[in-house]
Amino acid sequence: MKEKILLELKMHPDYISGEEISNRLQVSRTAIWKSINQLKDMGYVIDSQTRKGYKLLESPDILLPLEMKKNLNTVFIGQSFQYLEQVDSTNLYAKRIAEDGFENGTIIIAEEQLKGKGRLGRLWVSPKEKGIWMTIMLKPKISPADAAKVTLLAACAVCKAIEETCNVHPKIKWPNDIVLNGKKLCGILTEMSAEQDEIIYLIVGIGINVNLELQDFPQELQEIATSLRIETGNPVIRKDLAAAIINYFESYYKAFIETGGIESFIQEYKEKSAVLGREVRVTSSSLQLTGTVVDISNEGQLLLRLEDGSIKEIISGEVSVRGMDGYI
Ligand code: BT5
Repeated sequence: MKEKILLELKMHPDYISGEEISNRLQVSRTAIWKSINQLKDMGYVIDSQTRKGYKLLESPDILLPLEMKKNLNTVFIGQSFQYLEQVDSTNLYAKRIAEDGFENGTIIIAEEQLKGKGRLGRLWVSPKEKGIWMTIMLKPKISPADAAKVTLLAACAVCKAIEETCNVHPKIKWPNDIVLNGKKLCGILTEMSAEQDEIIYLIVGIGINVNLELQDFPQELQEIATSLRIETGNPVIRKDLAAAIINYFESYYKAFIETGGIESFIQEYKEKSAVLGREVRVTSSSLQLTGTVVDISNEGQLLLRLEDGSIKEIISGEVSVRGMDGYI
């Protein structure tokens, strides 16, 4: 109901009377009054005058679909959209609803996550209204072996959108981190449900630190994590950034599905790579290797030249880049 009333207010830049809203939406004046109060609690500034009715004066930076719609130019990503004020994790939520079927391209977005997920059961810090915590739900007709390419594609889309919206140039630390000035700004967690050669669904969780300040991070992350606000010195309008990410994501994803390959974005990905040409240490559950990254293949793998000169293809793992003080 409150979204319908908000739409009415947005469609009437001047005052609209309670009676008119009531007639248009076929709801009682009391219901309208309750919804107006809920909108005010969410941060909308609405003037109410006995004779004239209601007028929307200011909208907060919240990620309601209605707030983003005017900036979205997608055909299927985000056409179905679920906005949550609070959730355990948008990825967990997506997996729960996926069981009952969903529209390809559905987006789950939350203002706050209580148990945001990183890889391998790690936690992702996601304070209220400070970041973009969202999951894109997909049904790609690709082999499960190609699923990791969607993480690369998402990283590219996030970087492009940040460049466009904030005028800074983040780098991608293969495979799933986005860093700015050497600190982690964004993490991506792609998960899937698959059977042999078929993906049943794929979910891409994207977490971006937008307006967090240093004290919003726990002590142990303050040295290694950052936000757009910290780096640019200015608050960033989250709804504009989120819409730009969704737009870029759809355009890369469409090309990927149509061609089956990553040619449409791999060049861009390499240009934004924080690891290409660098000495790195790669750690996975089964091995630890050091070497120089000589390329990222068309399959999205890291090509690592080891000390003995041989080239090793890395499919997954954690990468630390060698800096002045060892590996970071
Ligand atoms: C990731 O894992 O980087 C994937 C993060 C994905 C988060 C999104 S938010 C929307 C969607 N819903 C979810 O529940 N998750 C996704 P990983 O590479 O494992 O990095 C996790 C590590 O990053 C943690 O162990 C911390 O050291 C650090 N970390 C936690 N929160 C952080 C934050 N907000 N910013 C930067 N680093 C953080």
